[in-house]
Amino acid sequence: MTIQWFPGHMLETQNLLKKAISKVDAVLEILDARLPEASANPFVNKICNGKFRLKVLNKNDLADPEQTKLWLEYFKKKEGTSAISICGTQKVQAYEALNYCVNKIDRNRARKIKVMVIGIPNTGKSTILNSLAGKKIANIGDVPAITRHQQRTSLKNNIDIYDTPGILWPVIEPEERAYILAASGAISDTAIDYNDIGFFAATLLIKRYPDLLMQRYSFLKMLPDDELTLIEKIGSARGCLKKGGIVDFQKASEVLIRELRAGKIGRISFETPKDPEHDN
Ligand SMILES: Nc1nc2c(ncn2[C@@H]2O[C@H](COP(=O)(O)OP(=O)(O)OP(=O)(O)O)[C@@H](O)[C@H]2O)c(=O)[nH]1
Ligand SMILES: [Mg+2]
Repeated sequence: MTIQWFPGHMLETQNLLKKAISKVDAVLEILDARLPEASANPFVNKICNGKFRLKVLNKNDLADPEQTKLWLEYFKKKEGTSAISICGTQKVQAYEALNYCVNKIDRNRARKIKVMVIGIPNTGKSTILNSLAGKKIANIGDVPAITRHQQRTSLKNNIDIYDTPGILWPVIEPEERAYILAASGAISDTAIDYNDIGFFAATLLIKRYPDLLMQRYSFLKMLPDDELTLIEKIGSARGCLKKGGIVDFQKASEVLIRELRAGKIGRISFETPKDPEHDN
């Protein structure tokens, strides 16, 4: 299944970023710590050429800490790449990311420093802005595409920060990347089929996080052999039933995805770094 979700405001934002990027001193690229590669928009690579950019693996409180550690090591080995992991709801951690960036800029104190926050939808860009400002400046929400326009905010220390709308790209390929993005909550519900995403997530959980799965769904007497059985058991236990008592797989998948996104199953990462030796 090809997932396509590229509403008009994303194209507008893409065009705006192309022009605005030359006027900023540095970029905070907000990634999702659970999917640091899938959540990196290739367009950001194109426009940030020569500009200092910090990869911020946000939502680290939801990600598998072992995997986050591996990702940070992975990025450290990549030339010209700086990365940090944070929980963006925490002011201190949001400032760690901003200060990292600011310290890399040749600073003339009389001039304002401009830092732009970029990323795909729902990675926590506006949350980080609010944490930095110490108050609610931008609307946030647990669905993608909350921010629709660029917003400039002046912080202390002569720093201006630009929050921008999350952007994806017209056709998301390969399929696995689209599924990872959808499972994380970066793609609108209107563009995905919960059955597909639920089955994808169930496969991943059985393979990589069997213990967390068994703890969360204590009605499972043993680890299900396959994703179909897992979804079916969740559906029966949670009352996701159609007429005649048949399990409603769509509803059961929604339950699984909702709980996965909210961190109720535990700290889960969707991606493991590849061996950089084999990277191209
Ligand atoms: N657990 C956790 N949740 C977070 C964190 N940062 C943001 N969130 C939540 O993630 C959701 C999305 O946050 P936003 O700040 O609206 O994300 P955004 O990147 O601005 O999204 P768009 O404007 O749609 O591009 C909200 O429900 C936030 O509360 C974090 O570090 N940890
Ligand atoms: Mg936002």
